[in-house]
Amino acid sequence: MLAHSSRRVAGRVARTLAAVQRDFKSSAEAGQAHPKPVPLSKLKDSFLDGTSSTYLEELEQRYREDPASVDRTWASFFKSMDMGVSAEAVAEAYDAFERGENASPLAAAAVSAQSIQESMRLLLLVRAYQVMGHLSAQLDPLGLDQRAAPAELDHTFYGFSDADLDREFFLGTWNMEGFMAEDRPIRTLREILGRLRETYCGPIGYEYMHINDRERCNWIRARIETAERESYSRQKKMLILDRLSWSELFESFLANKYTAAKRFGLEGCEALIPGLKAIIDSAAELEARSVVIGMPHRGRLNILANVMRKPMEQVFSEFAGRRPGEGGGAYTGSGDVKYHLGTSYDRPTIHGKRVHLSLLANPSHLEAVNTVCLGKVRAKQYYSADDSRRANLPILMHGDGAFAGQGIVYETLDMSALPDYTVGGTIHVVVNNQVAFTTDPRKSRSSPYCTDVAKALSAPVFHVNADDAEAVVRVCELAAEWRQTWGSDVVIDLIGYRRYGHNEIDEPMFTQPLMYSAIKRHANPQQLYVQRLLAEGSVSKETVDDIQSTVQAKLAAAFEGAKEHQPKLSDWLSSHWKGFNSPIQYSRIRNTGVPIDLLKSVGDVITALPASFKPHRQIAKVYENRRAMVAGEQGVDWGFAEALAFGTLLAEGNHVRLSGQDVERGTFSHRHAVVHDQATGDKYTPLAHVYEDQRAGQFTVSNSSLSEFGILGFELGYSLESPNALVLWEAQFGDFANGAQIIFDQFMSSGEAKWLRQSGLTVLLPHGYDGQGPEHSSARMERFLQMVDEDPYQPPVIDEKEWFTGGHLGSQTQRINWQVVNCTTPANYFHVLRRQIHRQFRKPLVVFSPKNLLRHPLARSPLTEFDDKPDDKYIEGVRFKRVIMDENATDRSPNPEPVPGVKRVVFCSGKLYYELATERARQEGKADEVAIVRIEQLAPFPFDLVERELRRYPNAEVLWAQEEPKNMGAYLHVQPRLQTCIQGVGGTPPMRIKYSGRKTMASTATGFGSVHAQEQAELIANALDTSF
Ligand SMILES: Cc1ncc(C[n+]2csc(CCOP(=O)(O)OP(=O)(O)O)c2C)c(N)n1
Ligand SMILES: [Mg+2]
Repeated sequence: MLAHSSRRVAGRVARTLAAVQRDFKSSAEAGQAHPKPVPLSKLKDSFLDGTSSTYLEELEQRYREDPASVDRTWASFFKSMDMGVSAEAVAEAYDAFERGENASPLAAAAVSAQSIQESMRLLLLVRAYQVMGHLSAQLDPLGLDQRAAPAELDHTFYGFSDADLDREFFLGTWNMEGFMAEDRPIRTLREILGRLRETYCGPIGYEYMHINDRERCNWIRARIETAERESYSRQKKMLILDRLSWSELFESFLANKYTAAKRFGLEGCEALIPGLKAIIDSAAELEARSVVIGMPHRGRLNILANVMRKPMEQVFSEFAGRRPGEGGGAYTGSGDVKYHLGTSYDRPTIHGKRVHLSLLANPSHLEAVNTVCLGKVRAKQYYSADDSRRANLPILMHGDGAFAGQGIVYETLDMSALPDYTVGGTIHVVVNNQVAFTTDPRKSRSSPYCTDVAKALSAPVFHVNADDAEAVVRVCELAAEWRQTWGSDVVIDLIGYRRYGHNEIDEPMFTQPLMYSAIKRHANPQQLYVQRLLAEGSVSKETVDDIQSTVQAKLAAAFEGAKEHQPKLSDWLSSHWKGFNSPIQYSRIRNTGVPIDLLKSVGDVITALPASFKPHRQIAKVYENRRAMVAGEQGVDWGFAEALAFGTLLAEGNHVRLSGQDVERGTFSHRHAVVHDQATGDKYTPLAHVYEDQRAGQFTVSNSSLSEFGILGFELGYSLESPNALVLWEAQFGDFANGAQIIFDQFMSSGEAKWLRQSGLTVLLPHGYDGQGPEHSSARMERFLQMVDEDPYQPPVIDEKEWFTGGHLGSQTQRINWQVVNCTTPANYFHVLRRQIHRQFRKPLVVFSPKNLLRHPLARSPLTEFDDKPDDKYIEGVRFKRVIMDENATDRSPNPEPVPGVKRVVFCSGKLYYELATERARQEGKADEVAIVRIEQLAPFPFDLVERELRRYPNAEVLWAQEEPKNMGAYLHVQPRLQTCIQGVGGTPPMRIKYSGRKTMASTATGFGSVHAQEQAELIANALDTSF
């Protein structure tokens, strides 16, 4: 080329380029803090300054030998000339650049043979593939999903004709990776289209152009828009084949052996198994040490056996319906169906790393396990000081119907980047069999893909044809690398089909005849992969047969082994839980009072604000009052009692985490756990500084997203990880807690019985009738009580011999499914929180928390009720009071001095007590005839203490007073228990316990303030009126 161009032109071009490249280089590298070393091929300035045409000739020679060996600008220069551009034209272009008429010499040289118009249209074409190539991708293994290819993907749309296919084009622009990177070789339109189609319209559909971050998009482009198609080694292909074979043969083995059993098989999406293993292997290479998996029914047994390595014997034995622990006298709970159970396993990876895998148990409720899984991962990150969040990662699996349909999916995604909830990214895998039970996608979502919700959160979505095992592995590896690099969510949409019905007993032809006719004709993914490998010549028929027979033999051996298999009681306490007791191992009751010195020193530090800090005037006052409480000058109020409970638990080395809507301040402005500097906006959290070097996050208080279901699930998951944490969730008003009903029903109240996992999760549900209408009065106490698994007619037996080792009423709490309290004093609230930690087992706690007691002058406790000095010989120490006696009673002995004059004993709970007591005080002599006893702990029911009170008032009738309607509140819970207690002290229980409260209602409360006031006055008057 240079042979027929003049040296003059070459010299000019060289000079021009030199100048340009200096400028270009400096602008490209501007802002880079650390200049990178420049490879030899890029060292050009010195020669260019020298205008050495000899050198230019040498350069050309080098280019001819290897185009990559010269700087890319030179490469395109030579290429331009090769394309028939005359040296003069190139020189002209550079002159124009020098005069400032062209934006770039590079572009000038490269595009001079094609119009700028063409170049721009070509860029649009590439962009179209990036944005919508997935619409033309081959994603449906059955080929039933016929989508019209968008016109934008056709070169003719941009004015190119087939005649242009073999013309060469230069594509390139700054700050781009992949096809549009400026150092890409010049290619023909045919080649460009070929790579675009291969990349974007093959078995993988990439959706990432919705991500508003150039770097992240470039990251993906750099990995998928490779100059040449990438391929796996033979060894890797064998690994994929082996894993796929296990997946396929496991299902067909079960199908043959247990023809009538439900297993929710994976057939049609078997590539999930090699895919999941690829995620785990790749993540382990990138620092992951623990993976927590949350998943639904589909393919669960396959994952348990092939990924979690649950012994196949055990899997088969569970199919035979055998119960673990039979005859062993151990706690077995209610158990659960086999496809809900969890497990964990330390898995060696193919690269020699070890990863701890946990699969969470879950209920049938689809997607409900999502945030539980994330909460557990977040807790693992806290306990293992995994600040980068790369060591612990969650994988959530979903069905196509559930992912699109269940709102919790959005709640989960919405939490993904919140500072106190992020887990550094979740890998989502949708096992998309294109049907949900009997419902077609057309009827189950309004969006083209079931994964579209994830695009709202800028997560990349990789759709992949489940028949192409290599493509599945490829996206799984990419997803793992994404998560470990960017710390954010990524979604894999594994598109397959479901070979059988929803479960194996269902007939799918009833509802999906065409789909199932196609499925019957369709080879399974393992057969397809074998065909492909054989055709490529990368595997021999013998090897394939070998793999098949080895797997078959192992499955058959396990099946035989299962007949002898003795199911063991699963190891129900995980690592952090050593030393904790099962519900049938007696535990001691411990005191929860705190030595006064510790109490005061904690009180001092948590009421101190930094000297320079400028809190709001009213907050300064709150803290001043708290200091007076520490000094004993004022009774401790609710908010400070809670702070003292948290502070003392922290001082003892526990972790405290409180989350919920607006909890930092507190919905009712009573907590002020985070104080805001009014001048700088800085925040200060006194409880984060209880002692020197307190670990960041040891006290976490965090306003949550506006979600109940998602956040409660998260905290539940968090509480499962370690017992040494008080984990609390507070509802804005208890009324809103039913948004999280699935977590209450399926996890919190029944999780221990089903899955043998304990949780000490504490929920605070503001409750109380103060005229705020039907949605701000009731936390629906009746529902929480109805789910208590205590027999109202069977009071626990006290084993006096075993008193000090737990043979007392403490074991009543161990055996119950959850505790329900409605405290009336700050001190009692303090003790019930501390009791959650100071015991040898964990039990969920539901606290009906007050609103107007937060500032009520009578709802104050002296500091002495918090310390560790018992004030009575009948108690071992200072503890939570399950019952609070009438204010005039002092005798705590089991058989107190009778008070014969009392004609009625009013049992009540919660803030109504203060209204009753105030009214009673107003009525002269009333206290002599009416006693008021508070039941602070509604479940487990304090049978023993209620009986004591009945013995104290031998001539009194029993009345239950509540402010809730009769069909709500605690009435129907306490009625049979009070009857049992009356019988227990030798009385004759009435048919109905007398009741003073609101009448039955559909709505929880009246919306009219005046009606509320009248109802309240009436129920108080009736409770105290012995003629009522
Ligand atoms: C919250 C909830 N609602 C309804 C059901 C009943 N149900 C069980 S499986 C299923 C269909 C699930 O479809 P998809 O998510 O596509 O999963 P697939 O079974 O196809 O793998 C339904 C509706 C459920 N388990 N959970
Ligand atoms: Mg489905």
